[in-house]
Amino acid sequence: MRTDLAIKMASDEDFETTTITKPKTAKPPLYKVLLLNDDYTPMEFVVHILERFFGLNPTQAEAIMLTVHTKGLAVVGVFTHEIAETKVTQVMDYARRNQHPLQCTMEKE
Ligand code: TYC
Repeated sequence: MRTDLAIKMASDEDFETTTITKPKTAKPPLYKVLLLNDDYTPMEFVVHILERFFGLNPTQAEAIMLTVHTKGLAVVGVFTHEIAETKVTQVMDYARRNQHPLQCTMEKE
């Protein structure tokens, strides 16, 4: 018969701690694309731009165009740097080719 059994108190080394962290999903910096008002570009042309390059429906495009017209500028979309840059270039080129002074810029959100 055994008589040598002993009970040992648990010490710190007997426990492992696990810190659970949320997996990191990379969040790219975002950029607002802004359309600026001017006195010469026709309203229908701006509406067309908003439909063609920003995928807005006619109602949304009209509303944003009027916001730019009355407030001086409006955010027309928020994109990654590369996409924002592409939109700005597309709008500026298209306006220039049609001889309108429309201005489109981007800024970090
Ligand atoms: N202000 C212009 C006009 O009265 C219309 C306009 C709207 C121009 C939006 C540019 O980004 C703009 N014809």
